[in-house]
Amino acid sequence: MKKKALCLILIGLLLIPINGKCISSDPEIVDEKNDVFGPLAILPLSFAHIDIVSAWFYEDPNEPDYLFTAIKIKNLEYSSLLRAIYSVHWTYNGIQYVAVFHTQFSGNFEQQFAGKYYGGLEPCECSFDLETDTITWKISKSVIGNPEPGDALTNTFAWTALRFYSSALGELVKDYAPNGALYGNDYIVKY
Ligand SMILES: [Ca+2]
Ligand SMILES: [Ca+2]
Repeated sequence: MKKKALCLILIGLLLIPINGKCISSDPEIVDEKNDVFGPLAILPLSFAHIDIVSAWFYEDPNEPDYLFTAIKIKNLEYSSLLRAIYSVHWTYNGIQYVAVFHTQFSGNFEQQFAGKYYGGLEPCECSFDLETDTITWKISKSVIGNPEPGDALTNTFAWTALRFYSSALGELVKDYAPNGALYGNDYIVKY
């Protein structure tokens, strides 16, 4: 109930309650569907479980020490043999940060991290919601440079991929959002 009440309060910030989760109607990052690419993309498979639809940021006034970021996938499912990687990236104070989720073996392997892209990742809370096709990270602002109210998170983008357990062979199929190697909108920190 608490989460639902919070989302209702945040409607003014264009967040809509769906099953108690905050789904943004104005995401910073939007993408096309059916646009995954890479060596395996030639197969007659949709790879809908890594196909990015959108990604966004939000905060909770009751927990101002945390930043939330979420990524919506066309049809989120656990990956079986191949490792699935989901990530949202941004830059603050000239430093690139990331929230990342790895999963494999139908959910029997999971890792969730957030922090500096180049060294400085720390475990964080994360939800993998098959009902809303959304992954949400709850990130302590202390691991992402302690952004202050009014500060901008820039160069936002999302990236997903499937690969073998090792990264040696690179990504077999992936998605990037928004398309064209561009960035999404900035997010202005509120609390
Ligand atoms: Ca996509
Ligand atoms: Ca894309």
